[in-house]
Amino acid sequence: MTEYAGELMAEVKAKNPAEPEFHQAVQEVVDSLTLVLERHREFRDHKILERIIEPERVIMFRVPWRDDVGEFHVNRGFRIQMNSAIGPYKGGLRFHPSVNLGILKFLAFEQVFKNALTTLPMGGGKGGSDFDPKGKSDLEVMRFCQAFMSELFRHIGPDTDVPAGDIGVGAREIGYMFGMYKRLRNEFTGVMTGKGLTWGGSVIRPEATGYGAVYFAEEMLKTRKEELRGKTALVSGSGNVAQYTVEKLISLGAKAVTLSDSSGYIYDEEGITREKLAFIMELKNVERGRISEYAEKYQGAVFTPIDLGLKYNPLWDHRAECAFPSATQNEINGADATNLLRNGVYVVSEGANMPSTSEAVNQFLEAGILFGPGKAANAGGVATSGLEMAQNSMRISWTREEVDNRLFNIMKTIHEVCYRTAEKYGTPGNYVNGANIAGFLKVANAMMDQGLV
Ligand code: NDP
Ligand code: 2IT
Repeated sequence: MTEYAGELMAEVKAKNPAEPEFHQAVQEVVDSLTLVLERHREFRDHKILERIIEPERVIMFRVPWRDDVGEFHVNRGFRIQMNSAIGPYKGGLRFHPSVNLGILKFLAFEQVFKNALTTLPMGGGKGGSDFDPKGKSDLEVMRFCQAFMSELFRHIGPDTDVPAGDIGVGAREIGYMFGMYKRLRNEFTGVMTGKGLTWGGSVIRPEATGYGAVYFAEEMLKTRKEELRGKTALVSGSGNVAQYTVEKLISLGAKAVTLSDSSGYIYDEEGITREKLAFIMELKNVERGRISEYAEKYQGAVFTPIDLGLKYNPLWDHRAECAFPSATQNEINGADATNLLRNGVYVVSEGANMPSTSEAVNQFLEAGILFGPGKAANAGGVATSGLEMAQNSMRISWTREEVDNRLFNIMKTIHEVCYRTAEKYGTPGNYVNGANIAGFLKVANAMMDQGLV
């Protein structure tokens, strides 16, 4: 079996060179599947894993646009249609200068398993561009989004592929892209999620990923008869996921003491209150400012600028019980994991996708802490996107209470399935194995049913 895994990984690396994040994501799943592939010979015979690793379709395109002073720019657009065994491709769009094929393939790969865990009928996909929205005017962002959609619209549709937001893509960008799609197709459909509330969006979708990551942490704690109330949490990022993680932590009686952006992080020992969070939301979502301004406004808080010379991130070097990495991939390395464990952190719920390196994950698993991997812990966002799709199909909208209850129950179910699956395959408490195995089995069985396609 290890020979099979070794050969498979060697082929993945040879066929997809210079895609380290993709290799990392695949390696983790392959490691989790050892026992499954031993027990189910048919998956190996039918090359199910080999098929899951190969995207069904990759679309790459040119995105030319013009800025406010009349200069021309060319960015690269992508959509990875990874797997449609259990539903239309579903997953976010990321606009960030670091975006490349390998990063989007890792995200699309993770999305396949995550979406399977949500219990809803969604396949996996991801897309985006190396466009940097930072420092651009609203009109520039609009022109870029329109140019991006003027190609993407050919490849998506409410029953084919339903994009949503991710890093750098929020309500503003979804609006501009949806508007362009509607114009090009002359169709008002639920082709994207994360829409505005007056034009097909679902309540709770903006909150869903952060809320879900906190619900997942609470479920993990329940297995030890504990709760979040009274605990201190380190949160990274200050965008969509981080903001609603902090909001839910506050409402459950926990204290968030950090937030960050790509310039550095703030530490507020007294905790981020509702009032301070409102300031952050205005700062980040409306003024599009920097997190350092928090420390200028609130005297008790300290801002530490990013120091690329450091081999660890000081954000993860504060006393706390919980950590919610909610910025980006590989933001917790081995040294950070050591610091977290030394500082008393024993609950890690990943709001971001693959925020922990494999060294960090191994340390968490060896220490036996409550570690919720992204594909389980942050599935609340895409799950609520699934609920938005359901409401669009029925042409109705549910209340906040209805959607939040469904989100909560989905997160509870995901937790339970991961927990039970880990136990069944001989690694109790290992949510990484639980999530990978449960997600894989659902997709693999659907692929077996549908034949060699
Ligand atoms: P946002 O764009 O709203 O916020 C991203 C935050 O992370 C910003 O504070 C940003 O800082 C910081 N950040 C991003 N990239 C980097 C980087 N390379 N280095 C340092 N800081 C960085 O994105 P989201 O909150 O939506 O997404 C955050 C994470 O959650 C991502 O991993 C995403 O894939 C994941 N996720 C998101 C879901 C959603 O529904 N939105 C669902 C599931 C997972 P700055 O502004 O300075 O760049
Ligand atoms: O990573 C993710 O799950 C997302 N960015 C959300 C995807 C979605 O379709 O809502």
